[in-house]
Amino acid sequence: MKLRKTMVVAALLLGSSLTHAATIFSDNFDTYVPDQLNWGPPGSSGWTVTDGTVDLHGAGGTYDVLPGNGSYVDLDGSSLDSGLFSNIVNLTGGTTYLLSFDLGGSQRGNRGETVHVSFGSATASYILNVTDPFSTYTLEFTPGSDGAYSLSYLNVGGDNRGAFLDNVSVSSGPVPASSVPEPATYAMLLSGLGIMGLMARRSKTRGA
Ligand SMILES: [Ca+2]
Ligand SMILES: [Ca+2]
Ligand SMILES: [Ca+2]
Repeated sequence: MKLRKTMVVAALLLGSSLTHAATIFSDNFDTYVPDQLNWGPPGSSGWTVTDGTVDLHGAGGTYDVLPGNGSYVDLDGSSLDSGLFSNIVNLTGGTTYLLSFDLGGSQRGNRGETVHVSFGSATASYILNVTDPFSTYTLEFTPGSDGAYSLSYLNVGGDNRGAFLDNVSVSSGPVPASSVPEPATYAMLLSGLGIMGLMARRSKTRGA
């Protein structure tokens, strides 16, 4: 009876670990105080800005142009030279990861923005109209080996009005349906556990 319960729990655990995504990194920028022109992110955040600048705007600040989103990043700072905004995550080889993030238009002037995004060796470019609200985008990457991989954002051009970035996260999975074990696999696992239980019982009998 106890063994059967253990087997059911094991099967449930196996199922949930394969089908549920796990978040390994996330930042909604809400812990940072807005109105920071040419923002220098704290070292603990992992974010770095190179080859230019970004700004931090948002709730409570002078330039809360996309209200209701706490703080968020203006990918073109205040130095007429948009910076490369990047972070680093440790990934496991052979696992598929999903980079998720929100991008919105600059809400200023009359020009659209282009943002180049990279995640490991995956890259994509996004074109945003001036008045576009925040929308969620995703980029998938499967590293070939364990290691530290970068994710980065670069707004094209430098006129101090950039696209806005918020809610960056990296999660493992979701696992494609084809790699979720078939019922037959569960049956094999259960019979394997059953054999183990039988062996344990046998050795106990032998011991006695
Ligand atoms: Ca935010
Ligand atoms: Ca700016
Ligand atoms: Ca611009």
